Amino acid sequence: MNNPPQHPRKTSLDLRHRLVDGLKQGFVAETGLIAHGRGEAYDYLLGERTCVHAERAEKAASALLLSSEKPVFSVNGNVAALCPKDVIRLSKAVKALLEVNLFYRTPLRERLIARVLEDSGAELVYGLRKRHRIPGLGSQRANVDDALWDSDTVLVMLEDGDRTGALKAMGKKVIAVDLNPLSRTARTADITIVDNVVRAVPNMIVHARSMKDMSRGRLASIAARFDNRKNLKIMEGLFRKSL
Ligand code: PTJ
Repeated sequence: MNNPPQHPRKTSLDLRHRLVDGLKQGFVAETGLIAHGRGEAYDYLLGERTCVHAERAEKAASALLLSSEKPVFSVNGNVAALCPKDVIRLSKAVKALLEVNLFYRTPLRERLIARVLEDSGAELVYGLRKRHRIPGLGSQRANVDDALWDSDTVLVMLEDGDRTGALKAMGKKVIAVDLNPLSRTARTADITIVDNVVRAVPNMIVHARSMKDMSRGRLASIAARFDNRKNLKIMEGLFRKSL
């Protein structure tokens, strides 16, 4: 669906329609639209812009991904609808693997999302064979393929609930993209990017490209200097101020 170019909320409307198209094609979960609405409300309060604190988290996250041995991106229906090409570009910039991992898991949705990623330039997509189970996690998200299982750092975008804690209990580093600074995911991750995924991922590509020649040690120290708790407090303050 084409929204009029002069409409003041065109970008926002276009994003909604990407999700509706994904729903019609069968790969976005129905509740994915509700999750997006919640994200929109937070984004509105942020002025639909990347603030300097989110930018700082994006830089630290890119440094962590570049310094990791086996980074992986966990991709769900909303992310596949919103920014598949940028996700692939970022995965190439930081040499990360891609795995489809769904809360509302069906084999058909998994295949459709893998196809969206392949059509967007992915060479290899994991997640169609679930060979392992994350301990201590009840949801379908516990079933994972080799990429997530073997990874040392996981990028989760628009995640629900408690998987971040379970991944950390396995010794992995977790980077979250979540517009809600109060969510369990945001509070448990090592680095939380409170920004819309459609801006966060392109920003991370720019950071990753600019840091690609740095040593692993330097990248690791940029990531380690990032204080997630402090950053989340600041983000929370921004929301309060905006209200
Ligand atoms: O595709 P599936 O089956 O894995 O299902 C995906 C959804 C998103 C439905 C599932 O993970 C879910 O229910 O998520 P939640 O619990 O609603 O959490 C989504 C979080 O992402 C919320 O905190 C939202 O504020 C946030 N969010 C929504 N849209 C965006 C966002 N964060 C960043 N960018 C967005 N565009």
